[in-house]
Amino acid sequence: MDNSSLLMVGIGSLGCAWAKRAHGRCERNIDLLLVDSDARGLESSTQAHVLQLGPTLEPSGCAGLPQLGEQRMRALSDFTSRVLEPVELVILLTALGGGSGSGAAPEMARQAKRRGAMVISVAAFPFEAQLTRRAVAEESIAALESHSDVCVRLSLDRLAWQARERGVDWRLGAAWIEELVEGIVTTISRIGLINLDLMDLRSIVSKGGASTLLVAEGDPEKPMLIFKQAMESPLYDVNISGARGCLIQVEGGTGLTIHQLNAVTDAFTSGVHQDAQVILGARITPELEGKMRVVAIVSGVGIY
Ligand SMILES: Nc1nc2c(ncn2[C@@H]2O[C@H](COP(=O)(O)OP(=O)(O)OP(=O)(O)O)[C@@H](O)[C@H]2O)c(=O)[nH]1
Ligand SMILES: [Mg+2]
Repeated sequence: MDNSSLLMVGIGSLGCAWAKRAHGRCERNIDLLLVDSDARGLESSTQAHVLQLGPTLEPSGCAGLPQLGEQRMRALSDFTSRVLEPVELVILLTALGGGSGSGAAPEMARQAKRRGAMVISVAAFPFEAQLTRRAVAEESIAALESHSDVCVRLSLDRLAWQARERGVDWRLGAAWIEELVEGIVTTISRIGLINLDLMDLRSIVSKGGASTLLVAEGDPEKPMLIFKQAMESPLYDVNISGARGCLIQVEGGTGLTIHQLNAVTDAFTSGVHQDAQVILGARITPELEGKMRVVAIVSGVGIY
């Protein structure tokens, strides 16, 4: 698959920070676009398209005003049209509650969909204590979801908790966001033992209802533990028992066996509806010796 047909977009201060880190893990497979109204968001050590939201760059960004972010994004549609020209899939990263991400992300997703791209959004919700920001986020997520094929909701509280466990900075995504994105990008951009491509992804996400991503890595001999870890990620609480579609990509070292593959896919599919359509892919990655990584896209989930 051509590099330029996949585009990762970071929007707003945290969204840009996460996109830059995630891009560092898979830059050969995906292009990067940074969108922000603050100079720090747009500085990048790797090659990136950059898009300045608004006439000047200010540390205060869009000052917590989503209407401003949206309006500024709308005004840039000529530029985004050019960048989006070859793009088939957009992976959009943002944290909601401020002005840039909450305003510009739904508008960016809308523009991408209008140009025929698929959109996977990963959007973080403000901390539970940030009530005003959460109200802004609620409004934004509804718009973002309506313009996304898959919209993964993250919880900043859970992300921060995971970051503490790992001794890393939550502002940089707790190392978890880059794993999530690397998983989905490698899943989509490389051909595995069983061929998976965008058409499979489309058939899964077109099943309707909310969709989400599950990602986990672990010991191939402990498939239930891998599943449990996937369900305990910094995602919002999701209920997959009614899910009608599930695309599972398993990666393992050269010792990966059919038995291990079956065991881990059984663990994941036992959680979804019995009539769900399941598409399975598997790939050998020498760096994963003794480990197994699972990325699942599940459609028709309940969010509570
Ligand atoms: N507690 C805390 N939360 C933060 C901090 N930075 C970001 N957040 C959270 O992350 C969300 C998004 O923040 P940003 O990415 O900085 O927002 P933005 O999209 O750049 O928006 P503007 O800067 O207003 O244009 C906020 O709503 C907060 O919930 C921080 O330093 N402390
Ligand atoms: Mg900002």
